[in-house]
Amino acid sequence: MKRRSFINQNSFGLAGALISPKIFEYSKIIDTSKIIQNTTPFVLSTWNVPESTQIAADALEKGVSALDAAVLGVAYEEKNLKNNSVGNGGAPDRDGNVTLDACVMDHNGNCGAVLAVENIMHVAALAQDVMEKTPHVILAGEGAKKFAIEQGFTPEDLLTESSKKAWKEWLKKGDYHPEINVENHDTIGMLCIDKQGNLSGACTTSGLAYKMYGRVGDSPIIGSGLYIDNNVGGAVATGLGEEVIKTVGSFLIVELMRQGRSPQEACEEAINRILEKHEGKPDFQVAYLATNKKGDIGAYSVVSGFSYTHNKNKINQNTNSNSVY
Ligand code: SD4
Repeated sequence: MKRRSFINQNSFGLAGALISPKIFEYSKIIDTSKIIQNTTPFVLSTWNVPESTQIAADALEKGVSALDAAVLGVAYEEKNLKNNSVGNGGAPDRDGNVTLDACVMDHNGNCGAVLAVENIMHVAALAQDVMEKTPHVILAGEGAKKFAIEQGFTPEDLLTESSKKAWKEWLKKGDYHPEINVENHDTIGMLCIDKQGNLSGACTTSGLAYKMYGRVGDSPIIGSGLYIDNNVGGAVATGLGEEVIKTVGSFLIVELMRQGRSPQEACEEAINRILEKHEGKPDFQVAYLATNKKGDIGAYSVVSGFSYTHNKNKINQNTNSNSVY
């Protein structure tokens, strides 16, 4: 079946109505005759994002690859104006620019990332393009935007009236403190296992609200915001990126799982690595979410408030993570 006719026939219901047709261009289907192992698809995402996980799960059910499903799933939140930490409607930096970061990683260890991109909503799809269509892993800023436009992404203003209003309010205080708490972060890190049993992931964010212009966090950094090893498992991060980068959190979790730790033990150890450097209760949030290839889940955060959504066997479930404080 030709890709276009597959897309038309299946049209992914809700997703079709809400995200740019460009995304569909990237959704290749698996030749089902080649599926040797028919694993039950599995979707795991940071935060309470039932629509995103359902879109990814529906795509996986139809035979879409784990990578394409993750990019498609996170695209819903990139378009969702209610999510002020991702894509369109994301909080701007302190100068009023919305700058987005994203990365993807597949089951073969291929990865792509875009950093500090302006005016392009679907940055996870763009990161996938960097991975698949360039000889590079990372494109940043103007170069990433230029590449996006060459690939047919439409540049648009991503600063919504409500984000602008909140930013203007923040300006009145004028004291810059990179605060990250339950209310102001919703970075979407999604891990998917497809019918072939392959694990891939995507991570997308507008980063820290009111950051300095040009600041990049952990989310697009392979090993920090996301890491996948198809033999072991995968991990994603949300929260104060500076702390995640300093401990290369997602890579650390996958390596701990390789050494025999459960996803839960690995997430707890990664949070402890951060806390070892701080006296008492820190004034920031970091949360990790991980799975191994069996589909065991681990989640842990510095302070309470982090939750994750899991979709398996057509059931979406949102669960609160345990935390240190
Ligand atoms: C960052 N980790 O840029 C991101 C922020 C985040 O929801 O998770 N926001 O540091």
